[in-house]
Amino acid sequence: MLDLVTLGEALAVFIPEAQEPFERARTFIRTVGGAEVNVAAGLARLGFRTGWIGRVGADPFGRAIIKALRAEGVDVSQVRVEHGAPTGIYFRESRPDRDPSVYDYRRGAAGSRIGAEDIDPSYIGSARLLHITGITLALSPSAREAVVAAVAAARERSVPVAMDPNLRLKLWSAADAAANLRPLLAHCDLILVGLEEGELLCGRRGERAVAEWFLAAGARIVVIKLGAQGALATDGDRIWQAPGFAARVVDTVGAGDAFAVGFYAAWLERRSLEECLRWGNAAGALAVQVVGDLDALAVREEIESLLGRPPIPPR
Ligand code: KDG
Repeated sequence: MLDLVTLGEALAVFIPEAQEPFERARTFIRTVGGAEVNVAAGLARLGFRTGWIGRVGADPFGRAIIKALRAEGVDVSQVRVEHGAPTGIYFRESRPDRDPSVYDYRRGAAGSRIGAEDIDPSYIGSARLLHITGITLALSPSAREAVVAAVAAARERSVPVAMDPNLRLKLWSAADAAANLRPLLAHCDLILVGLEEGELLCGRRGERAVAEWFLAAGARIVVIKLGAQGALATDGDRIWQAPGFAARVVDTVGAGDAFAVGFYAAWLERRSLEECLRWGNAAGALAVQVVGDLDALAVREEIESLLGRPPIPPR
């Protein structure tokens, strides 16, 4: 029995050690990233049983990813080693003030070769929650089929589905993303979307318009992440809100995944939606204070201690 299962691409990540521009950087921190594995590892760190479905190359980076996930306690029994395609890699800056420059080398990589044949419906059925992201949909036609197969398996077995659109404009346009996400929304119990990406996806401005777009397409609960301002959730009738926590930001990458970790942790513990938002906000605030993707995810004691402190008063 798993608490959460997810699928997607894991990447080897390289970050300039001295937080300097790529042209000058000579030494890099090598770590592991990928939105879906970040969530699986983050929840495992909090004591939940998680599993990741994906493919890595038959190379040192693929081995390092499997080793790192295993060390975090993520079940990797459904991971395939792909001969003939490398593990994807990406280089990124670490920026406190804005989204960092990213150079990825992932097109055609092993992760994008995942397909419907990688999805064992009984494995999906053994979980309490399926987490999917728009990144996997953008990787390749076969990756899209894998997501569709996973969602179908979840629906057949009454496993709730949660989606983070995770719009990546390096992979596709907002219009393509919206067109591909939309048919899946009717199967989603939870959507976790950043306000800015939500506005790009639906072509409208403001929390209300973004929520309405997702709800009209059939999503049951829409959670909108407002960065330092916290987050809100709505089912179309009610609205739940929670303010954010003060944070000394050093690296914004992975904040959304951390929010998902905190939110899901509380949700799996059957806490109220307001508590889920608070847990998401706390985990997000902790992640931006540490450099790294997967490495930046907090442990339970840190989250609980931040939850005991007052949030930022609403503006
Ligand atoms: O959410 C963090 C991810 O963006 C990062 O780990 C890499 O999956 C990744 C992506 O495609 O950007």
